[in-house]
Amino acid sequence: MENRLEEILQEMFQTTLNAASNEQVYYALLKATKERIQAAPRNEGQRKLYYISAEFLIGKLLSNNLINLGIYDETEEVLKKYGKSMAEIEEVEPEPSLGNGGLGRLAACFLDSIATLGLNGDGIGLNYHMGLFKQVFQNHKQNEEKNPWIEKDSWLTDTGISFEVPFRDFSLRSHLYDIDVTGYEGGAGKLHLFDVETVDDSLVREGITFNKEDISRNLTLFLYPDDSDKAGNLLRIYQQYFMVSNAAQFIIKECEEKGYDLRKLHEHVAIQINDTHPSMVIPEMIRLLVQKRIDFNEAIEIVQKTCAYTNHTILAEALEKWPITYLEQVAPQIVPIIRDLDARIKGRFRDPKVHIIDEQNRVHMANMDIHFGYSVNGVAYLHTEILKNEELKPFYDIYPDKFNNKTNGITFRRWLLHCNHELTAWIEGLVGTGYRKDADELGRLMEFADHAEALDGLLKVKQAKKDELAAYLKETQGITIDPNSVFDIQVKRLHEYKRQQMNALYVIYQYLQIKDGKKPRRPITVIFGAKAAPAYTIAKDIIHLILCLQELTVNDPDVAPYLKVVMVENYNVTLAEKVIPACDISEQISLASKEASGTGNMKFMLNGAVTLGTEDGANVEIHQLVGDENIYVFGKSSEEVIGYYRESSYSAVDFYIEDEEIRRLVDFIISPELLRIGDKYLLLDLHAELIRKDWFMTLLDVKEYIKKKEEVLADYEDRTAWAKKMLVNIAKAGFFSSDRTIAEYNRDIWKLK
Ligand code: 26V
Repeated sequence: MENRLEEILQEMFQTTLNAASNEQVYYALLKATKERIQAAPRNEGQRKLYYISAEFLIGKLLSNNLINLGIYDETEEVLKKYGKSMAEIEEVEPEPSLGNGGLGRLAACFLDSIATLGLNGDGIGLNYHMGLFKQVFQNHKQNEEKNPWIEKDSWLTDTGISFEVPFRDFSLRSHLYDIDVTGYEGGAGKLHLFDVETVDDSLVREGITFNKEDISRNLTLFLYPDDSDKAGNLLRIYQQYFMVSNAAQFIIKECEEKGYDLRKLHEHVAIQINDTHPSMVIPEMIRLLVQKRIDFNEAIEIVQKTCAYTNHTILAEALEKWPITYLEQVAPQIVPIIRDLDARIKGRFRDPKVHIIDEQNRVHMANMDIHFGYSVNGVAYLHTEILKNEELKPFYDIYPDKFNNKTNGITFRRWLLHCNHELTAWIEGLVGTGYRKDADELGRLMEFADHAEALDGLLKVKQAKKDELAAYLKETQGITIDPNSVFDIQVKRLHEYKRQQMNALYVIYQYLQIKDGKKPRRPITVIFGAKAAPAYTIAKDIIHLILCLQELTVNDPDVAPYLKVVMVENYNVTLAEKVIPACDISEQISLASKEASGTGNMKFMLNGAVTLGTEDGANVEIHQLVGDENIYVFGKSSEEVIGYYRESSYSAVDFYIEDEEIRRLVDFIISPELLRIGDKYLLLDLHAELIRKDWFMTLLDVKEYIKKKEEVLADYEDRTAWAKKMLVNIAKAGFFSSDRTIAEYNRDIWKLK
């Protein structure tokens, strides 16, 4: 590595390792690493997976690639020799924000595991120039700014591959960029990101606003452009069709180059449809096969045997339904195909719930996937059960064999080896490195569950990561936190069902306790991190409340020494890598039945945090694995919650009126203390929402939540007992390796060769 770096630095900047700046070293490392990846072995088997996804939240790539290539330590040594720090060089790399949350990060973890297992599979998506958005706080509110990340030298490689994508009124020529994906001591794969040359970054004006109608100049500017109006909806459809038409053309091109018979596409190709954003690949692939002179009926059969669908949410409002008139405006060529597919279904089934086009002429994308794909999977045990027995029951009744569960996982390379070197060393000191390839070997840590020295070492690791986070937040966001306090952390997308507002009510509770003279045993730091969708008003109101609480507590001398509230700005993968290792209490408090899986819960567990959560998503499986002693569970069960919805029997206002304690907490949102700091209308809005609607039943669980959190904080004081809980969580985390998840996808769905 050393020699190659010197050579590149000479070529690029006429400098040496000794004299180079961090920036120059970064670009030299980027080039050297890309060269190494080119040399990694690739699986060129007879059957290939194409994982199509609107999001790939890949995070920074340098350190991860070095780890996967097995040259991290060597590189770090070289840098050290020349007085350079890896941490500082990592800071130079921009983080691509090609994702929104769990679905996008899952796709990135999957690419790592596919390459690690040496499977023949690539990702396909779009090359958004500005990503999602950059979150900035101003006047205790979220503002959105563009987040450009593409530089002259980056992980993107121009492939020269290009396709024509036809829309109704014009066509656009695509341009394909690839990012190489490395697997741990294994193979390599690719992430294919399609773009259009005509996209114009200067179209973005104030914040993230731009002309939504100028498709050739805006198509790949942003992920999830605001869809609160018709132009925004059409733009999303343009993006989706552009993504899948390119994907389908690319897949056909690869098959033709290998000399495969397109009539046997399903023998050579598996397409995984990640949520419904890529669903139009079904009619598009049928269209292209027909163009290749394959009979229409046969094309449908081929595509049906090629496509598999993953559902990532049961929230009805997140299941896409596009008006057929919109599809006609964007890509009329696929509309007759969708109508034909719908007619076939209507001919077979009378239940309107399983029809593709509904009475209002909207196309239910998931319904098309289920009928015209060969597999449907949920992402955690409970989620799949709810799909089968509730949300998608009419489909399960028709196709019981299509349904299967694939509990999510995370890559341990990023979420342990890369982000927590101290914990990695502690684990390897006890059980060696075998777990890197076989995560279940973490289970051997159980032998040390009562080993005083090991437990003491674990507490020291946690303390070191808390110190590190405190220093990082001070330096990057000017926030001071006390590393000796308990770190109670909730980081995830902002959504009412995830119930950040319930955690905020806990903060209010604790604030009032302290004001009453009841101080906690140890100071508490409640950390939040979350972006709200720009048009999601209540989510933004919740951020506003949290930021107001942050200010209230920091300025109150009675409270500040005991309670600190911190909302980190622009929570992203890079911040997650710092925040998660430092966590004591992992908040996973969604309303039972609503969180499909969660993957943050797994990252926290792996890093020795203890979960405070509801029986929801993969929390259920975490609970089963660690046992009652090592997790704190509260709240109504998913059956009870589903019952409330079915009977429309939940009434927030009753809780508010009948329970004085609840009323005190909720009313504090519009107290003089908070109104002095915040925006009256936003706070009033949130207050009214909680009392009048509270669709995600915060008030139903809040009291039990507060009680449970008090129990957690009391238990935290027995440091040895707590360290044992941490150890058990780490030991049982092996199941949540994405290597296991991907092995299951391959065994049951893809069957790659
Ligand atoms: C939601 C939104 C809301 C903001 C605007 C744009 C937008 C686009 C798509 C969606 C659907 C989100 C689906 C999703 O991210 N599901 C998450 O998937 C994770 C991986 O399976 C899972 O762990 C989470 O529980 C689930 O919420």
